[in-house]
Amino acid sequence: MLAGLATGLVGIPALAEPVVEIRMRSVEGGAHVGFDPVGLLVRPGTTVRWIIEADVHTTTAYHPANDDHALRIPEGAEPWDSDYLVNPGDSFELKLSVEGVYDYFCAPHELAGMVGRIIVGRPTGPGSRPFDYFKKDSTKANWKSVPPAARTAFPSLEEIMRKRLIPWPG
Ligand SMILES: [Cu+2]
Repeated sequence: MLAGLATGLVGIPALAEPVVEIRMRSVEGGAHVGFDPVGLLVRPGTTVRWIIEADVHTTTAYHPANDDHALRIPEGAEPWDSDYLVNPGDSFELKLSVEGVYDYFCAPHELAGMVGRIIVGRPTGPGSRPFDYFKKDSTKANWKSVPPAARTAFPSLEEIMRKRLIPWPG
């Protein structure tokens, strides 16, 4: 109770499953693509498994190591990039240990707004900052902005803390 109040966001306990699955979806012949659920709250140490349902997708961290994308995962966390997953049922797993917000995207569909957000424990770190937080830092001039369709596709931190799991709206 007190810990929840201290963060300013009073959430209900994070999902306790050791492995949580996120489906990579495509409906209406690829007209709509997304990660389902699009928002998740998990405990530190949870393994996340992304699974292809249809189409070709990646799960790729917002991190400068990934084609100069802006840093939107915790400072101490390792960036990831699944590369292309092409066959239904193909999957990519990652254990998330460092607390904070993890924003990620699908490389071929980022411009279409295929992004996801995972909060591990608490809603802190670079992923909790405004999308343009780095703009005044000249050492980060090469970082790419999060495209408009992606910005509007992220569930808010408050909604994820409140609901724990946000289904993809489709
Ligand atoms: Cu995709």
